[in-house]
Amino acid sequence: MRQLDAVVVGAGFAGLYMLHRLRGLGLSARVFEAGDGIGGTWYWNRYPGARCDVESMDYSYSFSEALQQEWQWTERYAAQPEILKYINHVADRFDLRRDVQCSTRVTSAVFDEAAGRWTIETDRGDQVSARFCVMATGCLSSAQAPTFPGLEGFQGRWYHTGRWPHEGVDFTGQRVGVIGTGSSAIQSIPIIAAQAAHLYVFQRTPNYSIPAHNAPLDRDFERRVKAEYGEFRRQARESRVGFVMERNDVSALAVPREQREGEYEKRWSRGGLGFSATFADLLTSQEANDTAAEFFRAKIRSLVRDPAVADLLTPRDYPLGTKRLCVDTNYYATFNRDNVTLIDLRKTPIEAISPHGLRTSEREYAVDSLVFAIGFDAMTGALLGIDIRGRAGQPLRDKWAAGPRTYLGLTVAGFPNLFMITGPGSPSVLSNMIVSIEQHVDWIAGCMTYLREHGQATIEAEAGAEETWVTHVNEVGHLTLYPRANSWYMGANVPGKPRIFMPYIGGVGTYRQICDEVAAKGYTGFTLQ
Ligand code: N01
Repeated sequence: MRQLDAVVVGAGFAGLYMLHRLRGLGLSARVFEAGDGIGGTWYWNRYPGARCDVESMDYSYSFSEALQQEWQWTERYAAQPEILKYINHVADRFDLRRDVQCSTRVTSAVFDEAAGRWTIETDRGDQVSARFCVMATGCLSSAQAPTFPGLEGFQGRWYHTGRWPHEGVDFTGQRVGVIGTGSSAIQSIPIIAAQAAHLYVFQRTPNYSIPAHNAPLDRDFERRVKAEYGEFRRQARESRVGFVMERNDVSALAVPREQREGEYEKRWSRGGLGFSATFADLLTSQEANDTAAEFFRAKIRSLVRDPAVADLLTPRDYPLGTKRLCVDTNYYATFNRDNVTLIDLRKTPIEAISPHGLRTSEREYAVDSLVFAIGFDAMTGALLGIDIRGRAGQPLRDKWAAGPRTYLGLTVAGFPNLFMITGPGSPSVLSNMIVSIEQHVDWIAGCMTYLREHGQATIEAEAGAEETWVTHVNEVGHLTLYPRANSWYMGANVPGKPRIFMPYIGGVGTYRQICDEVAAKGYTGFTLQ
């Protein structure tokens, strides 16, 4: 069996940077990637309009000053093809490809207690032994398969936004149905509507979406950032969400109505995710949140001509921001088009896919193509898709049967030398992913160095430390309004999945301090052997 220092699962932003750091430590490593190419999220999600909702100058690696100086983004928010080009550029620039094996899905990772090593197997028949196993499998990589009855008999074409064909899809002249109204749908609907003969949007829950106001990247802004990129990155690392957004310490309820509306209006015109930081308590006080939600509702009414459609597009049963805020270009205005129809699945649920369309409890809609924008088995799906077994053969699937349990979102008790990058229990999806990825990879690399310098073979989270961390993650989560929504953060979008608020909401800066302190004190909460 091939012997390696480390196996990394996944060649997205996380896996590639991990490989770069492992090389720097002089460790032998192999990256296995299920896709036919590198890029992770940005390899798979090629649906029309796919674009990052964190600004380009923030959503990029910071580990190389030369890289961040030489790369030029074209837009305020980069589109999927540009981000994929960037990742490929990074892979070439740092000569990463020779240790990446694509088109290879890791099927199992089993800890051999006697040897103190992991045995990793793939669907291509690889079997390797590694001291460290690093899961860089992504938080939103396990696409939810559509399970609607009758789909197998559908005579048209169907697509999942998270598994989009590489050659693209031209919907010109077609009748198209989009199922779902999350971020992926909200980005693709305006573009599909402009192509299709008719677009039917099947909505279960309306979302809060804010305009992106995307534009070519302001070159003056770029120059200013690049002149002091180090400081810009430092602030991002210490921030709450991994990029600097204007914060306001004041409660929404502490200011007069006109002033409050003025603040919301200012944020709305600026666009993007900063809206939820308009006031200090939007995500902790229902009453404060109601004022922001009310502002949104008025916006939707002003943007959508038909009051009944506007009403249907208006979220009511969960606080703003507790499902991921969406960022759009022309989403609401798209519903003013004559060729777009919105269908309320709460009133008329989908009964089946028929050979030529989709049948709700009310009627049949004839379509040529169906687009499932139904999301992911988030945060745990990709990890539990692999048969991971720790000490005494314990399956991770068993250990996490009632929800994920981790120490720092990085490690699991009973699974020595196994690391997760942006795992559940870390800020991950509540942050700029690149900042969180770099922090985790650097921490893991630091940990491996420590083990080497101290002559230790393995590191393993202690059960007590894990328990304390899980409790802390839960407690902090429940100080906010997040648990009130049926969101994928809560596992609510996957039937049967335990309802746990999975990410850590204590803030990226605070979380980094906690991780650094654990390391500085000789890895408190871990057993080293
Ligand atoms: O998935 P989602 P997504 N029948 O889970 C509906 C990131 N992202 O791919 O809300 C009918 O958000 C479901 O309805 P409901 C971002 O973090 C970022 O859009 O469960 N409908 C919902 O409307 C984002 O949050 C970017 O009632 C069904 C939709 O499908 C995350 O990825 C862009 C259904 C799924 O929405 C996931 O986004 C894209 C069913 N059986 C994604 N099952 C940017 O950076 C599900 N739905 C901008």
